[in-house]
Amino acid sequence: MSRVSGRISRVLEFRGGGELNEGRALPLYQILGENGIIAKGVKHTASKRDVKVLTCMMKLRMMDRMLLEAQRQGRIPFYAACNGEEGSVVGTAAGLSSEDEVFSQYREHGVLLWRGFRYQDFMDQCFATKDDPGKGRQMPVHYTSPELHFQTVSSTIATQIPNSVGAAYALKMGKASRITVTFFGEGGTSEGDFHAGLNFAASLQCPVLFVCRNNGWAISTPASQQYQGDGLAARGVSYGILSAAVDGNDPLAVAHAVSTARKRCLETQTPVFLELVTYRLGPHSTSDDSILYRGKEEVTQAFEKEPIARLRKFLISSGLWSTEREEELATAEKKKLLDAISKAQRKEKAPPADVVEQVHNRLSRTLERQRRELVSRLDSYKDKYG
Ligand SMILES: Cc1ncc(C[n+]2csc(CCOP(=O)(O)OP(=O)(O)O)c2C)c(N)n1
Repeated sequence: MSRVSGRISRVLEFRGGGELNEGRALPLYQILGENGIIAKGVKHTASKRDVKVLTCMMKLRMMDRMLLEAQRQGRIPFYAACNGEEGSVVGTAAGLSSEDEVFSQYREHGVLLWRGFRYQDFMDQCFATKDDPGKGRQMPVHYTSPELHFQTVSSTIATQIPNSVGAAYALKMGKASRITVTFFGEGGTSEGDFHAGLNFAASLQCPVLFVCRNNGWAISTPASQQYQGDGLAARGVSYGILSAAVDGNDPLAVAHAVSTARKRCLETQTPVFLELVTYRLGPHSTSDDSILYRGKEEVTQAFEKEPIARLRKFLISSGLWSTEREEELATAEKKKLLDAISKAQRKEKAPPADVVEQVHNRLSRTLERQRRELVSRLDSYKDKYG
């Protein structure tokens, strides 16, 4: 398996892929080039699944745009979009089994969309309605879906990493034929939880797939100030974990790398680490203005590599996609999205009395008293709180 000389031999290789070196220690695996043309020496025939990946990415971008607008109009308090990273997120979803347990950071709602979360489910969470399974207690984009094997999002960076390793160990003990998958940004790799998680996974041999979305920025901190060395995939190698770097703007390469990595995780009951090299085209969230900390030129250059245009071009040239189909999709999805938003806006909000519901097995007397106080205060100031 070794491509790197000396003692480093934990580089995961993929069959039939193009490789970009770009001065990296670990080459970047690619199937679809930036120009929408299959890389030299690679065989790939366009399929229905590729069309599903494209349409899912398009829907995700439409939904993100609408929810960003909803935030700007003051209808929801916060939003974080996946803009530019759709290839990494939807590509990963396409390479997994739908029962693999996902521990996400907060920018991976494309996995939910791929697995069948409805627009209404997204809106109920973002608008904190009575139908939000999280009971309206978290900021928008902090989704949860036990049915779709998507663990509750926590804003605290990297805490999902050790959790996913523990869950993978439990799956191994239970001889389950599924893995856990944990997403994080390159910023998350500076947290202690990242190192603890990788070390536990390697030494306890846990079937967990680490997916690092290296999108170049952790809010206003560029990747160049986040780490030095041979890239993040090399960190997986240094922990004794089979690792690879993948062009995260190439959804076909991501899907293939993920399904290969998943197979390895399951067959060998060991972890695998994938670094997906991509770019965050928009701001970190609605709480920052990225124009203030990075140049326009950098964003314009990154836009040339973005995943949707790339796959779209390939599928049009393969005869599996057309501008007519695209217009139909845009019209139909826009209508569904607007319906879901307007329904969510009309729905009752999640009841404040549920603030500590299902958090503890049994409520302490103090919490019970505080809950009563909250309800009575809201009642006394109905005119203010509605
Ligand atoms: C433990 C912790 N520290 C800091 C923050 C504030 N914070 C929120 S997002 C973020 C940047 C994370 O960047 P990255 O992991 O690269 O993911 P990205 O947002 O780029 O997808 C920071 C520092 C936090 N939520 N949790």
